[in-house]
Amino acid sequence: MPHAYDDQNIFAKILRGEIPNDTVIETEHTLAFRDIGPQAPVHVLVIPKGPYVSYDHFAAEASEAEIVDFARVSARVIAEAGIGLGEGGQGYRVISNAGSHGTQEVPHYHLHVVGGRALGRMLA
Ligand code: IU
Repeated sequence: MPHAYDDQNIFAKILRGEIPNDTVIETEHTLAFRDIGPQAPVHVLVIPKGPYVSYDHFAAEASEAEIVDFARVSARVIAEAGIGLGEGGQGYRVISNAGSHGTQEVPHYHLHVVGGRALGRMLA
């Protein structure tokens, strides 16, 4: 079954400029912005600009340029927040919730980058 994208979701509205966001990094294919309800000192959402619903949708159907850009922006978010191991940071967690079992609230693919404190042995 194809992934049905709802272009009225809140991140689609952010991408169209209809709702403000606290941008961290923006590139041709990717936007990173601070989560409105942060769960840790660093809580940034990285989203592709294309209409993808979930990780599997994005990974299967996005272009290589989109996927590489998304990965590089995610790495820059981690580095610039000072939490990356390559910069002597103390680490982080990346999470992507998908669908009802994954407790996804916003149906536009997003990666949570969370860090800045000890996160505990949990998946989310
Ligand atoms: P989820 O993985 O779909 O459950 O995460 C959605 C996230 O989007 C959640 O952490 C919210 O705090 C966040 N968010 C936001 O940053 N801005 C918004 O306007 C809305 C949700 I609605």
